[in-house]
This record gives sequence, C-alpha cells and structure tokens, in this order.
Amino acid sequence: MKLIFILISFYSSTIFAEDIYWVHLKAETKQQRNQLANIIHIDQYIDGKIYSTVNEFDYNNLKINAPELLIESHKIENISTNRALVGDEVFEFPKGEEKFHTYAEANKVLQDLTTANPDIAEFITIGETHEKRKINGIRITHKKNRSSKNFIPGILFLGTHHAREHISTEVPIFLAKYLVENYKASENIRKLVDSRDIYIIPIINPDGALYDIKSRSYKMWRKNRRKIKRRTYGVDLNRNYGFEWNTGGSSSNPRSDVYHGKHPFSEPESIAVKDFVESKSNLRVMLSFHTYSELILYPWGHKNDPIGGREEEVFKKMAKDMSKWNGYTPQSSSDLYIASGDTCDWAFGEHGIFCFTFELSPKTYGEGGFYPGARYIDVVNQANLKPMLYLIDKTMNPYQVID
Ligand code: 0X9
Ligand code: ZN
Repeated sequence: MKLIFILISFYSSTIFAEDIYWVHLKAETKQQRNQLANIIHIDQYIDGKIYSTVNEFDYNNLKINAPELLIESHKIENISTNRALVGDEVFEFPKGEEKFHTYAEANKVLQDLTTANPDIAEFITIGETHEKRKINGIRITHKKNRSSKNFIPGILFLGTHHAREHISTEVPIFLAKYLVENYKASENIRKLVDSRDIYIIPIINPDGALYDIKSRSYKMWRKNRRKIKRRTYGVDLNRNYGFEWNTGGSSSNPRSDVYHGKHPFSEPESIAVKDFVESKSNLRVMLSFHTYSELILYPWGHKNDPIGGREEEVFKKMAKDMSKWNGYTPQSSSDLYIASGDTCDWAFGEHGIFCFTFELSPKTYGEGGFYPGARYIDVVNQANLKPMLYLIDKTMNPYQVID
C-alpha cells in the first residue's frame, strides 16, 4: 500500500505537460496586436488575423482579457495527450524526424569539424544552462587571426532561443559545415574565413530543446527550463535581454509563455550571450534564428519608432537584399508586434551591432508551424545560405551597402 502511494506521488509530481491551444484572433489594428502581445506569444500575423499556439495559462488569460478578439480556438490533441516523463535521459526526435540534430548530435558535429580542421575552426563554450548543459559553438576564422593585432570584423549566428523552433538549430549547423567543408575548394569561402571572425552557436537553449523532444514526442515548449515553483517552469529568453526590458509585449507572470524573468538577464542562457558579446569587441553583425513565418526582422521591437539615421537605412537595405534570396518579408520587429527584451534590440541598442532576427520557414501554421517535418531542413538551409554569406561579407563594413 505504502509502495503504491509512493509510486503515485512520484508519477504525479514528475509527469507534466500543459495543454496547448490553437487560437485564431482578430487583430485588424496595431493596437489590438500589441494588446495581444502582452498576453500571448504571436506565431503568425496575416491580413488582420493572428494565429497562435498558446499554453493553458495564456489561453485562459486571453479568454478573460481579450474575449472580443477570439474568433475560434481548439485544443491541440496530439500535443496535450503526450505527457512528458521527467527523468528520461534518452533524447531523440520523434519517429521520422531523426534528421534534426539533438543537442548531443549538434555538439558532435561542432567537435568533429574542429578536430578535423584545427587551422580554421575552434570549439567554444559560452556558458552553462540551468540544467548544467554547456552552451557550445564554433569559431571559424583562419588561426592566424586568433592572435592577430589587426582588426578582424566579427559576426555571430545564434540558434534556438525558443525550444520548439528546431529548424533554427539546423541552419547554423549547416552554415558551420558549409564554411569548413568548402574552405579548400571555394575561393570565395576561403576569402571570407581568412578575413572574418565567424561565431556560430546553434543551441542557446538546450534544456528547452531537449525537453521539447523528451520521450520522442513534441511538447510545443518555448521557454528555458528554469524551475520557478512546482509545475511552473521557464523564462522566455527572447524577453529577458536587458534593453528596455519589460516595456511591453511580455509578461510578469511565470506561467505565461512570454514571461520575461525576474529581472533583465536573470537567465544563465541570456547572460552567456551577453558575456560573450561583451567579450568580443569586434562584433558588428548578428543573426538570431527563430521560426516560423518567413520574416527578416530588425530593431526596434520594443517600440514603434523607427531607429532612424543611417543605421535604419543599413538595416533596411540589408534586409531587402537578403530577402531576394530567401523570399522572406523584411520589416521592423515592432511592425509585427511590440515585444521588449529580445536579443536584437539589446545587441543594437546597447552595442550598435546590426542584429537581425530571421523567422525561418514555414510561412504558416497550415504548413506545419513549428513542426513542419524534416523534409524542410534542406530547403530552409539552402534558402538561407546566400543571406548568411552576404552578412558575413558585409561584416567588414555594414555601411557600405548604402554608400
Ligand atoms: O516573439 C518572439 O520572440 C519572436 N517570434 S517567435 O515566433 N520566434 O517567438 C519574434 C521577436 C521579434 N521581436 C519583436 N517583435 N520585438
Ligand atoms: Zn522564437
């Protein structure tokens, strides 16, 4: 009897996944969009309508605070019925999705690339997560640059701040492989690698990304895995950066999917990015990958005002140039909706770095949303190769695009 009781209490305290709801909302005006961004995370905005996948807490909040905007909704069955068993340490993507890199597989790719190509690649670790996983990456530049006194312009690519956005791990891994593997054969790549300092960190949030695939079922998880209290986990890392933090489009409730954390840079993952960026004075350009919607976003995200000046022209021209290759829509982040505490507002606002957010494919929820399937990997990688090489090239002097 006692044993049964222990077993029941063990499982009830370890089995946990919230229900997830699909919602379709009316948001014809920007004011409505911003009102909603204070309550939920917005997956997609199209023709005056918003579509999103929200957790139970945000869904209930929506029903209380914006019922007039809720057109239709339903519980996502195959997600909510998949309950997570905490403690299961074997990580693999769900059946048919194995082509996606798990955290361990991503680390192995980075490790193998550096071991086989020590002249141009170096394995880096920028910090540790709540669950003590290392946040790893790769530095690609000719080794002579590591000790050079000359200025070598730097660029930083970041993937997977948001757990469920797994394609945003794939594109930076693909870039790392492409640069290293084409160094000898391609003169263009060789020139870039010899004259730029390229940093690629494919998974900022490994705890969240692994949680999202635990027991080989997707959980629609977004945040990191900070334990706040029993059954309440996670800070939205893209609301936790310390520039105009908590000034709109984020929540102070830990149960919300857009919870901004206790204070700016309260999370080890965002601190790791901050410390890294601040330790590299040569960084001029950044690109943070997210999914989905097919957008190229640039600051500001926390307010509607344009950034103005020559910098705005640079952002717009670069975004437009890149959109020719991937077909994504270029716009300022706040054109989409106001959200404060994101990576790029901080990188640009605090350090003047030309920082873009790509919302990778697919374009719509109907095409799979966060989980479009492994067949998207090659397509998305290829679509974004030229934009990434362009950014590496322009890192020498971003202003050249308008001069
Ligand atoms: O909301 C986000 O953090 C990003 N979208 S996602 O679907 N990947 O979660 C977009 C951030 C863009 N920034 C602002 N609107 N400030
Ligand atoms: Zn995201």
